[in-house]
Amino acid sequence: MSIGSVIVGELRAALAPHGVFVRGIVSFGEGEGPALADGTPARSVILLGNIGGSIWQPFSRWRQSSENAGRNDPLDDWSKAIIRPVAAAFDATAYFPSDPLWQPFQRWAMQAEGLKTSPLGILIHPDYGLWHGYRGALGFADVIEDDERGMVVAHACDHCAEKPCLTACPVDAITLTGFDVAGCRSHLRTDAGKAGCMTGGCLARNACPVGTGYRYSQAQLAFHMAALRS
Ligand code: B12
Repeated sequence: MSIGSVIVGELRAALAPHGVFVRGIVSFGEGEGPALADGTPARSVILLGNIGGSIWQPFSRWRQSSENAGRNDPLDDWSKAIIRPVAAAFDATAYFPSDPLWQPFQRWAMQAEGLKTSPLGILIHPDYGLWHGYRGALGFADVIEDDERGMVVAHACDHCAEKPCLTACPVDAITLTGFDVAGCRSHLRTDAGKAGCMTGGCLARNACPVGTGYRYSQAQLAFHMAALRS
């Protein structure tokens, strides 16, 4: 068994109670990886994330405690609270998707898993569809071998003739040329937006026929929409 398999196995065990999965490993050439805490470039990054609603119960329990109620960015804070100790235990550097400077999580996921972008800008997975995300990543000074590397080859959107994601948005904020963030946010403040997308989730994301079994719960969808609108 390689050192990489051992690290991945231990990481899986440490993060499983939180609903966080090892999503893939990216290896970099000399000097090409993101900076580690000591300033030297990483040779490998292990991506950590949710699959479907896997994090929702652990996160919700954490959020219910009085010391965590009322936080401005509770999901980011929770991600840091669970991933930082793991990073320290593995002598790794933790990166988080919302921290400036934004690390290229989607580019890493494309390299690690072979995922491609959907018309929404979110990477689509053949099983999980649009219902997955990244909660953090761990940078290592050494190359970590990925013995179980499972690269996605097919791109689900190539086989989707109707592309309902491109017609479901009530204000046409989703087009092949980009995401009209201002148009989306304006709609989310209207009565129709409050009753529709804000309650049941982005209609374009919901319209995707791939991975519907992994769709987030209504509570999680509403949480993410509130974050998108603010
Ligand atoms: C800025 C940002 C946004 C901005 C986008 C502004 C814009 N018009 O580009 C806003 C706030 C609007 C946004 C919205 C959402 N986002 Co966002 N966002 C990011 C963030 C922090 C940085 C993206 C970036 O620019 N990176 C910089 C470059 C250097 O990284 P890169 O990987 O090389 O570049 C890729 C992206 O720029 C991507 N891209 C290009 N255009 C767009 C447009 C959108 C809307 C998105 C999401 C991506 C995207 O393509 C590039 C090549 O791969 C990332 C986290 C991260 N650090 O990557 C999350 C991230 C991309 N977002 C994510 C998600 C899930 C969303 C939302 C669904 C969240 C929500 N609350 O509903 C919505 C999507 C809305 C929709 N269309 O359905 C996920 C995507 C996961 C996945 N499966 O791919 C990420 C990775 C965060 C995470 N924790 O997992 N987002």
